[in-house]
This record gives sequence, C-alpha cells and structure tokens, in this order.
Amino acid sequence: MAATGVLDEIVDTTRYSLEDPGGSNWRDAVAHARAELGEVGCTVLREFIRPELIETLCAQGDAIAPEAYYEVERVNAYNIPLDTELREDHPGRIVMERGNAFVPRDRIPADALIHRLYISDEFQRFVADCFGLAQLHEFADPLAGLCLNVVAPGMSHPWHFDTNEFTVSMLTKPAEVGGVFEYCPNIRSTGAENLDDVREVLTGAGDRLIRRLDLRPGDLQLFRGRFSLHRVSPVRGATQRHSAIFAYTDRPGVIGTVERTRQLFGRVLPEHLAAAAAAVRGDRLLD
Ligand SMILES: O=C(O)CCC(=O)C(=O)O
Ligand SMILES: [Fe+2]
Repeated sequence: MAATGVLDEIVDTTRYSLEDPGGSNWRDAVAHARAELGEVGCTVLREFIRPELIETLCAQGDAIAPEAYYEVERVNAYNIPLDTELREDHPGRIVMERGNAFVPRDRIPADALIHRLYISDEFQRFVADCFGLAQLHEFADPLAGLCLNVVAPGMSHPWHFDTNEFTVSMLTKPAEVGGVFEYCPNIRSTGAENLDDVREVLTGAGDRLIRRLDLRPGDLQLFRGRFSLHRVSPVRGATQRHSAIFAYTDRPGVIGTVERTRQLFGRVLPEHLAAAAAAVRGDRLLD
C-alpha cells in the first residue's frame, strides 16, 4: 500500500509496526501504552520518528516558528474566565501568564513530517487503539487541528488542564535549559476536583505530586491532560522550545469557537464563522 510506504519513511516501523494493525508488535506497543495511560495518564513512545530524520524534524519547526501568533494571555489553570465567581481559596483564582505561541495548521506545509503524520490513517488508527478508542477524527478546525507550540526564552506554558480528554504531541526541539514537561498524574477525576492538591502545585508547594518527562525530539507523547495538571516549565537559554500538537476528536466535524480562535491565533477563517452561524441555526447547511 502506498500510504504505508510513506509512513515507513517517517516512523521506525521495526519498533512500531503501524502497517500491521493487530499484529504482535502492534499489540505489544498498544498494551504498553494502555497500561501507562491507565496508571499515570501519560506514555512516551521513544524514538517514534526515525533517528536520521530528527534534524529535519527540528529544521522544519525552525522554518515555521516565525509564523507563531504571540499574545501573552492572562489565564487560570482551568481556562475559565478570570472573573468567574470562585471561593476565596479556589486555585482557579490564581492567575498566570500564558506565554507560548501557536503556529496554526494552515502555516504548516503539507509535506512537513508532522503534517504527513497527522493525516496518516495508520497513525490515527494506532493512536486511537492506544487510547482505547474505536476511531479518531482530525479536528475539523483549519487552524487548531495541528499546531507547533513555540515557547521562547523567558516564557512558559503555565499549569493547566486540557479541555480535550486526550492529547497527542511530539517535541521537535528541546530548550537549552528548562522547558521541561511536568505533570501531576490524575490529580483530579471526573468525580473530584481535588482543589487542595491543585492549589499546592500552583503555589509551588506540590513537588511531591509532580513528575517530569525527559523528552527527546521525535518521541511521541500520549496524554490524558483533562485529569492531569501539567505545564512546560520556563524556557531558559538562547533557543526556543518547539512541540507539535496533533489535535484529534472522537467525533467528526469539531471546530473551535470564533472567540477562542481569535485569542489563540489572532484571526478567524470563514469556516469558523460558518460553524458559529450554523450553531445558531441548529444545522450545518450553508444557507
Ligand atoms: O507543548 C507541550 O509539550 C504541551 C502543550 C500543552 O500542554 C497544550 O497544548 O495543551
Ligand atoms: Fe495542555
């Protein structure tokens, strides 16, 4: 199959045989990923990208990083409005600066390694299986579906929970110093916010709850960010930190709101306006 050939060029298929769904190598990799996801909500598939392509992976990120939209935003860990009424000691009252910037999908060339991976059926099927899902869908959002997350020196991507139940990402360029992915495994659950522990982490007193990942470029990270508070620690040194965020959903047709899209990317596309208008009308017809 032609598509398998393309993937085989990018992924170390001797380690991760995506071309053989249900085969023994596939089953082993999926079982390992599921076990770790079940235990700590996170798993790293080391050297997912072929080692000889790591330089290209990094260079392709460097080439598009100047397209990132910079707007330091004041946020809380829950990404809810800062004027939400919360009790005095609620950790949602702790305000942080989100200093990372995103390069949106329409600025990432179709032939970039991360873009080819993002749209690959085999890749999607494998990742879905790791998360225990029947199928994954590309985010229908023309900007947010695939992003390069850029954290410049002096900046950080502060503590937060994701809205998505599952996140797929890949470091493409590490920081010289700092820029470490830190997370608190299952600090909350669907039944309990566990505000005391969250507050401890946000106030710098929760080190016992924090795990740190030693990520290398080309490692694939699967993460349940809705339950595990996480951040990219401040980046120090001379260079930026880059990571690719592959956004998938478990149902088709999902697109960001006009307001959130403008916040993240500084612009909206006709697709966002059409989706908002259709939502008001209650259907997705064009007129
Ligand atoms: O860039 C990373 O490694 C993490 C990004 C992240 O947490 C997010 O985009 O929600
Ligand atoms: Fe996140």
